[in-house]
Amino acid sequence: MQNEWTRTRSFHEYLLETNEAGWTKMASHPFLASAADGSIADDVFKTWIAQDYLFAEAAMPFISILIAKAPVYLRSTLANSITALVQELELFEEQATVHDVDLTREMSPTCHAYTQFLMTTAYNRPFEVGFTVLYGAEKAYLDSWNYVRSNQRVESRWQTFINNWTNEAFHGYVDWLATTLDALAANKSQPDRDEMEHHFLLTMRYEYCFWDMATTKETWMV
Ligand code: MP5
Repeated sequence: MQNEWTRTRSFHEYLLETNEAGWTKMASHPFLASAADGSIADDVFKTWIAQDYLFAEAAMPFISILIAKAPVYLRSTLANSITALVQELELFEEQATVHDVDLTREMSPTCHAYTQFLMTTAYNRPFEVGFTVLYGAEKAYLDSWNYVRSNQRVESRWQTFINNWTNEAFHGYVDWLATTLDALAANKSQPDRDEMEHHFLLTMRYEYCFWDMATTKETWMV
């Protein structure tokens, strides 16, 4: 890697600054811009709901594998994120009923690839690398939905989702992930940090693809 993290700034700041252009593009994707100004098509938003429901379901085994590899002092907070996911799935189910969304769809190619990436990283790579992916995915949702919230002028019909990732508790969780990531990275070798950095980049790219997948209503072609 050309850029190396130095102890003058925290590791999570280094990741965000190194990838600033891509990160801004991801967290202001046209999906988000149109969700903010209210012009987003219903079927586009509903595609996202159905696919993100499947993503959230897959996040449970991902975090469970992380817990199995985690140092003891991180287990309880990670276990709480499983409880949060159970509540989030209920929120999706309620909203699907309100907005008449079919949640029985198959994973899109992007959702499938992204969740496979979560699983293979958690199973096959060191804990810190999987944790970097978790931080990247949660930070992506915090920044993306905050972008929507700060640009919306009127209440959205999708407000429940906007509020879900912009509330104080979620901010606090992502702050905890960032601080924990910094502490983990500080104890690793440079090659290990390079792997963490590469997985952060991949996570950012998948997050961009996820917004794009909903916007284009991506399907399997055969
Ligand atoms: C999250 C999500 C945030 N729901 N979907 C994608 C594609 N990326 C990140 O995770 P969580 O567990 O819903 O906060």
